[in-house]
Amino acid sequence: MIGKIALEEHFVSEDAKAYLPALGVRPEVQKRIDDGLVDVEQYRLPDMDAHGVEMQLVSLTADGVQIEPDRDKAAMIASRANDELAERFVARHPTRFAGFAAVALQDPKAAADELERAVKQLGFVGALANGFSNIGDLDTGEYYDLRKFLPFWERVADLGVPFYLHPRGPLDSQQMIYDGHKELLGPAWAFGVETATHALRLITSGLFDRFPKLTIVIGHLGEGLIPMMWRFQNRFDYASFGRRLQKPVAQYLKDNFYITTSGNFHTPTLLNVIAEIGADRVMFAIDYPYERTEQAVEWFDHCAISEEDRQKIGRLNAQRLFKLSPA
Ligand code: GRE
Ligand code: ZN
Repeated sequence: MIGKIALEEHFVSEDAKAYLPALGVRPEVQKRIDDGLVDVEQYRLPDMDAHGVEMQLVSLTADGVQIEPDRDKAAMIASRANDELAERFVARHPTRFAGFAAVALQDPKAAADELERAVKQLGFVGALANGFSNIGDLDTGEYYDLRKFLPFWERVADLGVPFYLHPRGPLDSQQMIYDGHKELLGPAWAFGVETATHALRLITSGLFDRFPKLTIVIGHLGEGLIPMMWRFQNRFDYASFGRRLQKPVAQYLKDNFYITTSGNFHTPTLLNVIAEIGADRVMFAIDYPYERTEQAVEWFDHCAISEEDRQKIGRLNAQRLFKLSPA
């Protein structure tokens, strides 16, 4: 289909090159990723043109500002990354790119202020964080269900913009389950475990009872959450611990979450996600440059869903959610 809008597409700012995780991929793949993260006009736009991608919603790649333990440095790198994204992508090609703000949640109030600046002054359409933020040192992190983050969430809700919860890997000191199995770290597996659990922490903290209009976006066809929802609810109902929520857990996924196809181009999983949360809450994403646009598009353009759902997932849902004007 033409006119696709892709939701989880990355760049790296000058400062954030220091925060790229080692991927252990083949050299030719690493080169494609390194070039793709920096470039706009040479590879990215022609690649979009060749595959019917009208717009990318662009974000600072992992680990980004999240891994910087110094809160003031993290805040500075976030605002510089946002300025760079605004200048190099959005200002030069306003019909092709929109920005997600990098937010240094090491300081929730400063992150809220930066998000507001990015939305109101730079025209950005939401926030994206690469998982938990380090606090103070490389061995300490905080997830965003903690009470100290409520002022940030309040601002997100007031601004009415979505928050993309993107993966990162676990702290070096908390990887026992991966000992001797580097192949399970990173995007292959550990990213999804981190992100799915983080999303559940947000739900069971009662965040969405407090802010019912808050919208979270997660990628990779739901990070493995969707097939486990029935079991989670069943055992959650038996448990003597945990806060009582106003709704079943899966209902928050339907009311407060959108799920994208980034890096998970598999039709049975897509059909499962559509069956559980509905085609109105699924959106197309590639995960450029980590994934190949060609592969994502060959799959998406021909996968066995209705043409109506393809239009919704490929374009219309994103257009509505992010208030993108039709080109
Ligand atoms: C991704 O978004 O898929 C990704 C990163 C960082 C490293 C590897 C990776 O953001 O796949
Ligand atoms: Zn990604």
